[in-house]
Amino acid sequence: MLIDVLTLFPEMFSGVLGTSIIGRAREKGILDINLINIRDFAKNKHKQVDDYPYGGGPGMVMSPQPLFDAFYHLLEASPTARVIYFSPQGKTLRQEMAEKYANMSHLILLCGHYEGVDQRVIDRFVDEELSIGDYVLTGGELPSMVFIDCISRLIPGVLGSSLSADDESFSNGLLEYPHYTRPQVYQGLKVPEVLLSGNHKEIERWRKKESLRNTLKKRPDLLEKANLDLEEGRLIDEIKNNK
Ligand code: 4GS
Repeated sequence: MLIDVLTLFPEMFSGVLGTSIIGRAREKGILDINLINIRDFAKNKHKQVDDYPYGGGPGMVMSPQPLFDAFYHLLEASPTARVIYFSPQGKTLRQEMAEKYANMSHLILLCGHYEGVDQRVIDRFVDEELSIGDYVLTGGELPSMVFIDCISRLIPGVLGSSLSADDESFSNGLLEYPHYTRPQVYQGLKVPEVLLSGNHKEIERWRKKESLRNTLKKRPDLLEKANLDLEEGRLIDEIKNNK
């Protein structure tokens, strides 16, 4: 997958996208992330990329010229790339949407800063607006990084095991079960017995039940949407009758 990121602050990305799982995916060549500084496309002599808003008011707006030229440059090479703009006006990113993006071969992410970008850029080039949640940030850079992180782990070969992506919270519409590692007893605190039993069927049942328990307690709204099967329904009853 190729992801072009259009930003005024490419240096914000190096830590997040150069480290750990994403860094390794880029080294392996599974993921190609191309950071493009919008300022490089500014034609005026001070390389200014923003200006005062027409109609007055606070803040600055990112000017059309550098962005139009950046898009002409990128889309000439790949006219079918999908262009995503991050803003609170977009559809909120959810796990079930991530799979769709993980299957796309070329994405262009536009990061607005300040008040945002001139609307003509959005009207002309943006295929889709996405939000990462109902709050206001200073720029689209963090949303871009959140988006890249979220979809990258779904690309085959990015996570160690092809199964690792499946067990996490939300991937089955439920929250995760609790995890434990060595030692068996730490400061008097024990690991649940069943996990040491070697009984894989029992372990699976326990995990499913704890996953349901977590969801019921912390995000009951998710349970309403989840299509529980017969066994899950029974486990919920057990939890409610505190067994
Ligand atoms: C978000 C968000 C955001 C809005 C960018 C104000 C600078 C800022 N983008 N999800 N202008 N939440 N963007 O707050 O995507």
